[in-house]
Amino acid sequence: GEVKQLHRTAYHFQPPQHWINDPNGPMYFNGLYHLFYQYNPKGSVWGNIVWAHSISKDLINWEALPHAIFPSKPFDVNGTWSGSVTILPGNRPVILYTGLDNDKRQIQNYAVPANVSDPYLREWLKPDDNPLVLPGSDMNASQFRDPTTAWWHGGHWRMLVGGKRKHRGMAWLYRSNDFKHWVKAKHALHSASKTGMWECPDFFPVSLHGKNGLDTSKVGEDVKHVFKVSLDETRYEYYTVGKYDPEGDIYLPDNTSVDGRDGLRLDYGNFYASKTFFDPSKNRRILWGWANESDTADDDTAKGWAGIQAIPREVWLSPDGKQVLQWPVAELETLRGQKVDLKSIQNMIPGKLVEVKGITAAQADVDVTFSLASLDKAEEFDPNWEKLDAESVCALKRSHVQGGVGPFGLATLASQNLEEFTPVFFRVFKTKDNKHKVLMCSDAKGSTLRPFDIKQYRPSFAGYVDVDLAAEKKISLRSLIDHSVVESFAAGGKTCILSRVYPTLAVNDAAHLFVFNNGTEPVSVQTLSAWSMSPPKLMNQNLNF
Ligand code: DQQ
Repeated sequence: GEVKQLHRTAYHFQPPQHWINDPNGPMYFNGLYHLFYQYNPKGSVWGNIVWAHSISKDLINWEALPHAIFPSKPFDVNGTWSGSVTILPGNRPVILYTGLDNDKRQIQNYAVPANVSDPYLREWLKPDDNPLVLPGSDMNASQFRDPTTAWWHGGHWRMLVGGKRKHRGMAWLYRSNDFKHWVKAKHALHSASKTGMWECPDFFPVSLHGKNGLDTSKVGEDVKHVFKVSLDETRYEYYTVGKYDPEGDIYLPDNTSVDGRDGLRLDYGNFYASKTFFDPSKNRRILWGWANESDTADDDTAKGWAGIQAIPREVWLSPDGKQVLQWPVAELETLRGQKVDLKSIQNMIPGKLVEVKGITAAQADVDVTFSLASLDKAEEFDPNWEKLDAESVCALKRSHVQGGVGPFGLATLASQNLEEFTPVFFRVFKTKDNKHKVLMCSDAKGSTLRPFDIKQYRPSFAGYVDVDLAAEKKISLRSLIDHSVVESFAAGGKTCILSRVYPTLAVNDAAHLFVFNNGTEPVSVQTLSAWSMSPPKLMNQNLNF
């Protein structure tokens, strides 16, 4: 019914019904993109997990295919969990995935296309010589999963499997010369104390020069590597940038990035179990991530679905080499329809709101650049906040709290009189040593009039943006707004935040979009373009659901 569908997304990837989680085995193969994902064919909570399968020519319009992998063999009868694709020489794709066997041990299996000349690779076989890898007797067999795409160097394939030893997160390393016989390396590729189970590790090279993506096996002087994990205990991801030596299989994070809770995040919001792949057709690396619901399981049962995939993002190394940058794939722009431009709004004073009219504000893409004359009025950064994460600082300094430089930004999914809205905004602080800290927030606290239920999740998501605003005097923000998701990219993709929200008034045509300033320093909108977004074409949606 209509009410049920109120918060369904229009252009984010989601099947017609039921639960989804991690993106699995994304790849480009013979002209098509394949996305597999963890899916419950029987309901809108996690369980009965299969690998659902969809294909696309452009990462935007999708055709659903029959489930590729589902429990059927002794080596996966209790689960077909996350994994990756590697394309072997001779253009032969292989899936590595985690099966839960008869004893519920987590083991690593492989699957191959039943017919590699089927352009859609509809059917996948799980040969009887599975599993490929069993947990060692000294390893925790219920914490051993999510094999990565393998890479090739010096006569051996390597892959990682996530795990944990005591409370240490582990990226176990395995080697093979034939992709069949895998041997655990003496040393894990990487591990970190007090981080708990490492789910969905991802390890990939990035070029030191420019945006081009690299094949997963690329090594050399002109590349760095990115190592990402999903922390089961905190449900967030972090990554490090570092140097990988393929001879010794040693990965050393740079001293500008750290492991653990202070680590860099691909996204400071609701984004998990992410995975990249190399797209040789456009020489880019693409990142997919899962955005869980933040309402309750009862809400999900009532709506009949749960979970979306974030918009696929191109990912590359920032010119300073310290972090990655991310940007929605260019193909998303094919969905842009009606466009409005706000030309230069000068000097918005505190409390100023300007509505962006003429687009479908519940289903939009908006790109804005703010400029400021000076940072002199920036608020002091309380030294005690050094101990807090960005999210806690945002929770203390929400958008209604007037500041010096900022808060300024977008009020998305807003009801006409702002009873509900999800602000995405910046606030600039001055630290004791006269530096500036730029905080980006995506605050779900006031996003809905629904009474707060302890099982819901309405965080004031936030991250810092590594920009020299004193020199640049401007900052950009792009937000992809899609009914129950606001996915935002600051400063060209330096800091990204995805929020899930469930407005009651700000729905469909009753949703509004505003720009605002609530700081004493006047802020100008240099440029603002916003587009109504059309829904993509989805085929065969009911084939196997
Ligand atoms: N989801 C999968 C696991 C993975 C977790 C199970 C991460 O393989 O560790 O659905 O969300």
